[in-house]
Amino acid sequence: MQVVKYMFQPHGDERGQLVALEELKDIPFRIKRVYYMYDTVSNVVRGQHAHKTLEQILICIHGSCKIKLDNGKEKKEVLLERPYEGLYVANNMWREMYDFSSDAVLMVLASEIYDEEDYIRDYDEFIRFVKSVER
Ligand code: T46
Repeated sequence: MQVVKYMFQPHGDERGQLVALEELKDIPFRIKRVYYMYDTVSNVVRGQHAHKTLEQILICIHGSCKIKLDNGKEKKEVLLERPYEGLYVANNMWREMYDFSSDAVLMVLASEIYDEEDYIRDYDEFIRFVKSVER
């Protein structure tokens, strides 16, 4: 399984850094939604689900956290700790977010609006779903 990380271009000058993200240019899909999580309690694991169609880019714009990606066959762990790097999370991918630093702000750019019907929250169902779309 290939982990796809985007390195965004910071526009730095003597005042500091600025990162600009445009859909279909820096981000490989049209951005329909942005959300972010902060004040994450230590030792919690977020996520623990997959999406049938949703694609996302995860950016830890402050602090750090780890992401586990699982495509049903392979698992990979990714550390996000730079505000100019984005992790692409495809559909049909189980994801878990954990080891949040106390100052972590995890921002997510999403290809679709919020739809609870798109979630697969049961791991066995996820494995069945992945096998069914592979056929
Ligand atoms: C994902 C990972 C990376 C909304 O009302 N609108 C939204 O757009 C979202 C994302 C959430 N919510 C509500 C639904 C729940 O009552 O916010 C609450 C927390 O959501 P959830 O438990 O799904 O959060 P995470 O951190 O487990 O997962 C989220 C996204 O839901 C998910 O799509 O891929 O971040």
